[in-house]
Amino acid sequence: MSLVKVEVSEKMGIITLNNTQKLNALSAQLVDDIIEALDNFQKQKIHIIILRAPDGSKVWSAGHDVKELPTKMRDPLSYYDSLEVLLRAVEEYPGPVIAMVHGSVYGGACDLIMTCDMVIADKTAKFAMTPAKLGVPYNSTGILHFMNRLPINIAKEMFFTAELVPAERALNVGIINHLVAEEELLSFTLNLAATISTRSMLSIEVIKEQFRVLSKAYSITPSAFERVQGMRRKVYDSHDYEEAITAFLEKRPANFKGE
Ligand code: YXS
Repeated sequence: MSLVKVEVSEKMGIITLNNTQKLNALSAQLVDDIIEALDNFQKQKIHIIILRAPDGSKVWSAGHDVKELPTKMRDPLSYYDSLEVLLRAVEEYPGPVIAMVHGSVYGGACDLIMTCDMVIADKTAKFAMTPAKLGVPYNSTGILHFMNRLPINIAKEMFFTAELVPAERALNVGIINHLVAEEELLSFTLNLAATISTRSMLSIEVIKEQFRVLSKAYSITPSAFERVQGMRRKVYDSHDYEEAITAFLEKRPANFKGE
């Protein structure tokens, strides 16, 4: 049973995250279903994708499934982690992937919408970047998604506070492209997609790929890479990371010691 609903409307593929009882937490299963939907749409030569949650969702997605995070001694966001595989699938999709957001978005799901090509939201949308709450060192490709879209001070505030950014401020700082009335969210998003669909998808595909390649065009020395990996390992091997995961599961605030 798929955890997503898929439909085609006017040559656009709509993927609805449909595991609401789990607040659309990005479990490996949900991620597999999203990727399968993307693969099927690509085979059908559907060029424009809308990624959404069901009408009226209080939570668009609660982020990475915490219950699937390694408890310690393993990188929680390694290259083949399901969240990372999903983010690359969205970036590499040969056409625009538009996030349509009603409700709150957390952690890895916030990275997901920052990886989508555009974000259309209504006033219920809120965005929180939560690694510092979960004791997670995050990873460089994820941080780059935020650096490419937001002023670095805004990106740092999101990562350091892990607080929800409400829709109005999300529009002002550039997390979302358009803030629209709840009742117009779907029609506005479909109209935007319809406008795009009248353009050359061949041109758009190669322009999107150039944005992807250029936005990642950073060189980093092997020693800098290894130093960062060593620092990240200290975090996911730490008491704080283990404490944060345990505290989440025990529904209590984490007691960080900085070690
Ligand atoms: O008690 P049960 O078993 O029913 O489960 C509860 C929650 O444990 C569960 N749940 C989750 N399970 C796995 N992964 C999650 N991310 C997650 N979030 C929630 O869903 C059941 C209902 O949750 P509850 O009772 O808290 O619902 P609520 O309506 O009171 O509150 C909704 C939220 C979303 C405000 C609250 O659940 C929440 O704050 N969730 C955590 C959001 C979050 O911090 N996500 C980041 C996950 S870690 C991640 O994405 C990256 C690794 S990172 O952190 O690095 O960005």
